[in-house]
Amino acid sequence: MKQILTIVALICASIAAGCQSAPEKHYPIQGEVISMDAGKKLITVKHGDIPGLMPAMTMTYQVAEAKQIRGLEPGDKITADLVVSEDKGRLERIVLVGKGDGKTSQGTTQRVPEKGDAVPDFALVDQDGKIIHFSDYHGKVLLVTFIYTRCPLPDFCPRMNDNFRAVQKLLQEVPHATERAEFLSVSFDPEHDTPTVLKHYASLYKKRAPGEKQFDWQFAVPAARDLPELAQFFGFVYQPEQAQIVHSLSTTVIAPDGKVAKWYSDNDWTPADAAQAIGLLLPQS
Ligand SMILES: [Cu+2]
Repeated sequence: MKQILTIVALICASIAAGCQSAPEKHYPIQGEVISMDAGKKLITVKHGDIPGLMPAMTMTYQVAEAKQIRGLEPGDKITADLVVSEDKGRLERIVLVGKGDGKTSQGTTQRVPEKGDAVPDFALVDQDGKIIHFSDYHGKVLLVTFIYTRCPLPDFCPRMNDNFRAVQKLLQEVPHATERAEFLSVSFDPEHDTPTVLKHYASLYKKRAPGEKQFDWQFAVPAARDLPELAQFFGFVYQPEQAQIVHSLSTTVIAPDGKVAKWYSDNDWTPADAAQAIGLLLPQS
């Protein structure tokens, strides 16, 4: 009986969610294939501005079926529909419009942060226009992720911000968390994300429920010239020809000694994972 009730509750919840969700929006894009991963049903595309949605960007998109990207090669020119729903972005109707020469800028080789790597002392400017350094966080546990405020894809940057909020909620009652755990969201769009822009953006995500404890959560941006080195340390692919980084996701737990404790490459880490990793690095008494 309990099981039936649960199933009914789930169906009701999904119907309700269906009714409330905003309709999907379709945006035509033109771009160049950078790489594909048929197994994971992913394609990385360098595309131009998408009016009304996002600036020129190189990023990895999900497709519904591997056959949509079969036969494509790096360098191929394509058109496609970027479909943005309430919680996801994906590519549909991918059409090959020009065969490439098989060569394309793959960017510099990706390194990924490994446990124990010392984080270089990169400088950033925070939402108040103040210069901060990674070394300022020594002695604290730092959760750092990368975002850009113009990101319109709900399962990318907005999800990272929502996850940060959720981690903070999970750490509310953990001893020493509020004074020893800090949060940092770094923009990789120095051209657009000035301190003023970051301050407004931060205010959207930092709203607290009454009685909720406050965590130190900075939004900051590196100087454009420092972005390639910073981004590559944290596992992003940088394309020097376009002076662009490939928009992937990178979230790192940095221990009080300034070394990488845990790295999450994607958007499928849960707030519970990160809260647990942070908790292990906090003083135990
Ligand atoms: Cu994003």
